[in-house]
Amino acid sequence: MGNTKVNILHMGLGAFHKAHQAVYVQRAINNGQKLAIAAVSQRDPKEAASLADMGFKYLVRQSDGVSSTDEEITSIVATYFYPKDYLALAQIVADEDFLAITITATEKAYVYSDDLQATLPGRLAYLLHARYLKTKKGISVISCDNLSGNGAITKALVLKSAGLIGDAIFTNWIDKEVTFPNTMVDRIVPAPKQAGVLVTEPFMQWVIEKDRIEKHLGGIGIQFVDDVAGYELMKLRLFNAVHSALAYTGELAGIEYVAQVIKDPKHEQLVKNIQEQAASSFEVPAGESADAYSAAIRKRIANPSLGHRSEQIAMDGSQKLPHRLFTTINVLIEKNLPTNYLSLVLAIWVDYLGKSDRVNDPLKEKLIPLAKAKDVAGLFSLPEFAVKLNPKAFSEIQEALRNL
Ligand code: CS2
Repeated sequence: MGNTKVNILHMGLGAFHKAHQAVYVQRAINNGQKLAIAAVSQRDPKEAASLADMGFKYLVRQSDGVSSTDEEITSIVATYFYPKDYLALAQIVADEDFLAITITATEKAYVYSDDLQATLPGRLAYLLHARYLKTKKGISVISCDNLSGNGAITKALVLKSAGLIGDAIFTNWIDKEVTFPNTMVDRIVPAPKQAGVLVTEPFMQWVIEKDRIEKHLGGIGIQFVDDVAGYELMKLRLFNAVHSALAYTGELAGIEYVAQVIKDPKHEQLVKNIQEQAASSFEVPAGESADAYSAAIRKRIANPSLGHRSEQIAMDGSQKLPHRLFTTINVLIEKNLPTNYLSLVLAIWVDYLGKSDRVNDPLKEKLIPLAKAKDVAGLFSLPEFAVKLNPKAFSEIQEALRNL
């Protein structure tokens, strides 16, 4: 471990964090900032142990399909497992000089429970309470998950969870002194195939709503902007939505990698149609073009060196698709604009749910029988979805499913 005291806590130690936020923090350190991350695994204690075994050092290999460059990353200086290490983590967050908690915990982590230690928002409330008891200095809590309005969603859930502690002044302190900037993160980081080496693309982007953390993470390529919404919607609707479409198409056709799926001209055309339709659902940020962005996404997905499995992206559809497609369809229906290609993606998902023997989804017990019965209305009316799909879309999905 270096000399710098831990001042950033990351919840969700996985490949994405190691090849994204940890790389930015590394660049800030190389630029003279005194920063050090403690990264927390909440799923598997082995994740925490394996980075420790490698001496908190690993390589990020950026490959564009032709050549590659390696970057050594040492910004993570300690790893923990939650819940086992919660006392040590509380101590870290309570430190006077502590700066920020960053999060990559996937869509399904954003839920509320009466048991404070059972969910991510409850754990955040617990850690913030430890800080509040020690110092009233505010910090930043930065969600980096693919949800639009991720900061606002996190704040609402943390405030609700903090209510369980039963101290209104503490809850008010969170509301006033802890910032929850919305963010957009982007980099394709497939599950690693070799210990200690993460293969990724050269591209990486992090857009954060203006926040006090800029003092420590400014000047290294992170965009600090007034409003992240346009960036979030552009990424979720023009990138993640087509990623999901390609993943289910690949799973149904037995094509292992999405880079291979998009090479088929008929799949590439479907991607273009989805992007064109989705682009009418939001306002592109100033200085960006939906066409240029969409083309760049198609090229990035087709990067042959990534080895990004269809199976990996197909996971957790019930958690991802509301943010990637349901809201887009709802907006387009309101505007009286066509939604057929987006409905087609949902039909492909239903087809996959009914046919695949490797569905990996927290709602699979409910989804699979409805998908097998081709009960579109029943499936899309499940109350568990984070966003309610406009029922006007049901008949179009049903028809697309019939015509597949
Ligand atoms: C992918 C994302 O697995 C998935 O659902 O769509 O992880 C995607 O690779 C990233 O959001 C890219 O920034």
